Amino acid sequence: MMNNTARAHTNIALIKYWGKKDADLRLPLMSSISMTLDAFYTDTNLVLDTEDKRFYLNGELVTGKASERVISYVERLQKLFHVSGNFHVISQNHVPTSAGLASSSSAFAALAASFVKAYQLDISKKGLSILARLGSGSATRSIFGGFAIWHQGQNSATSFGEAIDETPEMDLRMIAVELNTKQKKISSTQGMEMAKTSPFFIPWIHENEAQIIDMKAAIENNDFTSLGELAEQNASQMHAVNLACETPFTYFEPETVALIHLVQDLRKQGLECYYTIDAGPNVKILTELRNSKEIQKAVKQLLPTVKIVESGFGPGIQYLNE
Ligand code: 2P0
Repeated sequence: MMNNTARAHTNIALIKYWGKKDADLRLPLMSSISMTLDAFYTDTNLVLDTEDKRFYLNGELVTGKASERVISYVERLQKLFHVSGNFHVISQNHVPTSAGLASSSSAFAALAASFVKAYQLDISKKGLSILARLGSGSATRSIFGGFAIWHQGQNSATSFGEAIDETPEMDLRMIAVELNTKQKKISSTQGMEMAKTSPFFIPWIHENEAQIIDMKAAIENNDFTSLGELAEQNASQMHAVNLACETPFTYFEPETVALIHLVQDLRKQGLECYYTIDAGPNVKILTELRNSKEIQKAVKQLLPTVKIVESGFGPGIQYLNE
């Protein structure tokens, strides 16, 4: 069996992607900036010339919608490159699935990379990020390590990811607080469509350009305070958009709000930290290495049963066994 295994790490958006201008091409209405994480990743091997088309995740055959999305994605790439044939997608996910950490970011980045290897295509990282984008928007950024930006672009060729700094100096840590691992009720794809009905949606898009400029500056200046403040504002704005839709919705659970208060309290006590929250109830706390342990202790005291994973910067796409 050919080993085309690629490893991609997940990323957490500091300036978020929440809204599409083209759903089929996954062209976003805004640019986004993320931190690639070392603690969460997906390994995927695309095996060609099999008897049928299958998707295995963590050793088990996947059926239904999740499998259809993965298989039709590979078929789409095959069409793009004028190749065909059966295949198995064999993935190991080291990410809590659908728990608010975008496992789709590492999943489709790894799959795109494995596809390119399996068919021995000569594709740049920029090209790879465009292919990953067709599977899942956030996957565009997971091709790169450290801090990455996804330029929204105007068409498929101009909507790609790029590294801002793959080896940052900042000792930024992300503390992921996993409240529950239940499948979320509203997918990101659905949530983004619903968000368009919010009166705050257009202001949300208008804010993006300045936030991107400011976040890039915070990264370049190694300025954790500005980075944290901006990330927290941006996430709060995204969730405010959702609450104000025609059919209002929120990803927050009671514990989500409790953690927002905790972060604010810790800050008042001089422990500098900020929150960010994606399309799920889990809270990610941004802090620096020197305060990380104390913050985790405070989280455990408030919510003794939660799972906490701390993460630093992860690398960009890698091929295993090379
Ligand atoms: C992000 N999220 O920038 C934003 C913030 C969640 C909240 O990208 O529809 O799975 O497949 O392109 O990439 C998660 O959504 O969405 C996401 P699709 P994706 O990370």
